[in-house]
Amino acid sequence: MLKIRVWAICLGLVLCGPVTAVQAVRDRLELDVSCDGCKQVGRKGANADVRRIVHFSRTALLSLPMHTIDTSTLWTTSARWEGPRLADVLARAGFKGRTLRVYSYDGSVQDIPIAFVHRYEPILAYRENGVELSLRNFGPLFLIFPRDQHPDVLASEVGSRRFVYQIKHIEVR
Ligand SMILES: Nc1nc2c(c(=O)[nH]1)N[C@H]1C(S)=C(S)[C@@H](COP(=O)(O)O)O[C@H]1N2
Ligand SMILES: [Mo]
Repeated sequence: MLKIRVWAICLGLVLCGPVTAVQAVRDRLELDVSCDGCKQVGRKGANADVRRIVHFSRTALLSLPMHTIDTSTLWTTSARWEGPRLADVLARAGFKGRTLRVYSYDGSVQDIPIAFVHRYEPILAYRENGVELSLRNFGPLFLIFPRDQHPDVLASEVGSRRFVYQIKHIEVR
């Protein structure tokens, strides 16, 4: 009887474990973009509907134009990364500022000048070689720059710092 129960539990883990894990990661493909003391473009005036946080759902992220960057990173050999341009996400949020403060699920906080984003056009990658990024594999969003195309800047210490992974929230300042 005990044996049967143990087998039933094992079977349950095999059948349900991966599904639950995949579901948890799917539910995390989302992003908050907020604004700290910055201006929201095109929303001036007394009746301006100033939103301080814009939430991007999974559907919203997947419906932005998808871009591809083929590059290695500090952690991986050459791969194809796919996702929306960070600049497009910022434009959609409508916040204007000078610096981004990027918060990750691992508690890391990195500041990136917006001029750097416009210069190197990174994407918020949600896929590597066609596979959606899991939290374990740098997901749900990994800021990818064209490192192989500009190794002088992007493979340096300062550049490497800006490859922020496990992103959950971006604050415009
Ligand atoms: N989410 C997250 N992204 C991150 C970091 C981090 O700690 N957490 N470290 C940054 C820094 S400082 C560098 S140099 C590179 C490599 O960091 P790591 O290998 O120590 O994580 O990733 C960058 N991206
Ligand atoms: Mo670093």
